[in-house]
Amino acid sequence: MTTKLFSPAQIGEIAVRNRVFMAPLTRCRATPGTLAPRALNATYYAQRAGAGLIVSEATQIMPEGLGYMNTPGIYSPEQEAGWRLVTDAVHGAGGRIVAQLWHVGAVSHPDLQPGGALPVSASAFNPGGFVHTPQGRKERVAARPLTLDEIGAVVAAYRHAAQVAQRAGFDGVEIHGANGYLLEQFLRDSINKRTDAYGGPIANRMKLMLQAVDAAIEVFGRGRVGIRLSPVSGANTSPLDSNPQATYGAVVDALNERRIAFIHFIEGLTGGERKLDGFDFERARQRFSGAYIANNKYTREMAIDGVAAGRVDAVAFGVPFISNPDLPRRLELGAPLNAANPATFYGPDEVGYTDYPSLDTAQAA
Ligand code: 8OZ
Repeated sequence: MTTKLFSPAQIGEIAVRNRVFMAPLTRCRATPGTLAPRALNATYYAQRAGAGLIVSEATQIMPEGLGYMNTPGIYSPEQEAGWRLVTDAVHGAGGRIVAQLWHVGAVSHPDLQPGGALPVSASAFNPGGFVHTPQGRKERVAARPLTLDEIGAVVAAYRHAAQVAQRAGFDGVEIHGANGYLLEQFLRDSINKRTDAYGGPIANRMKLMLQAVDAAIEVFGRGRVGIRLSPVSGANTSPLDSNPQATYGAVVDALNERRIAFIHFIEGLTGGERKLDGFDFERARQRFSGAYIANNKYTREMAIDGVAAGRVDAVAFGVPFISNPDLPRRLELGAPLNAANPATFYGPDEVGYTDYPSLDTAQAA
């Protein structure tokens, strides 16, 4: 009997070879200055092409979307050429890859912004905490609310980024709607205090997120567009919505109407506890007709059982994919996993990036 986790699936229009997916992982190793992916990044992704689907690390749609040093962009010709190295390498190894489109909003700092300007958000929100900038470790500041014209420019930037992703050879895009970044800063009533068409009722607060999705659909078609959501995660010190069930439930219904390919749910706290209170993930699975990709602290057994029982269509693994380039094969064989070294998660070079052994290289060594 074949285990369903390791069997092919159709995610919208994307045919994948198994249901062990690679979660988006920020690694801060783009080319300094141009923020273009390079040969090193292509090697890293190609090593992991055994995933059914790779979701790229978050990649900013415009310069204002940057919140961390040396994360890649997806708006310039150099970045497009760099991503082409990545998609060719992944496709050459038989894999599939979508680009995760990102705007950090307030989770930034003037030192990382064009002209040293304030970061932007739905409202004058300060996420707090510290950020590493070229000028050292700095305290975050309050963001500036986007004007209506600027919101239009952000939507245009999502559309443009999707076009760049398509020209660069991606199989589709995942809109980053999670972890307290711009789209969630608009969605959550704890952050969005606007009184215009983008604030107040849920329909207004989810408008920017849906416009980003619609822009991606215009470029790729609904069958190649997905979104990542984190209904109950306080990542990036984002205060939770006062009613995640109502707010994210409305988002799921709106996404279902659009017939997009997948929703990628962070079940519980990002990279932390699977504390699911506040949002009914099983109900979301039932209300959404596209693929349900689950993420967060899944073990091999949980993934096998979840897919076999039909609770989820695929499971995305994050940290285990950092240290195990051949994770799907290891899971299928029940082989031991390499431990990951958090000291090298965020750069700067090949150490802790492309030097984790696969089973073959470990045996050859
Ligand atoms: C870790 C470090 C920096 C960014 C996210 C894109 O949380 C991120 C991220 C994660 O979604």
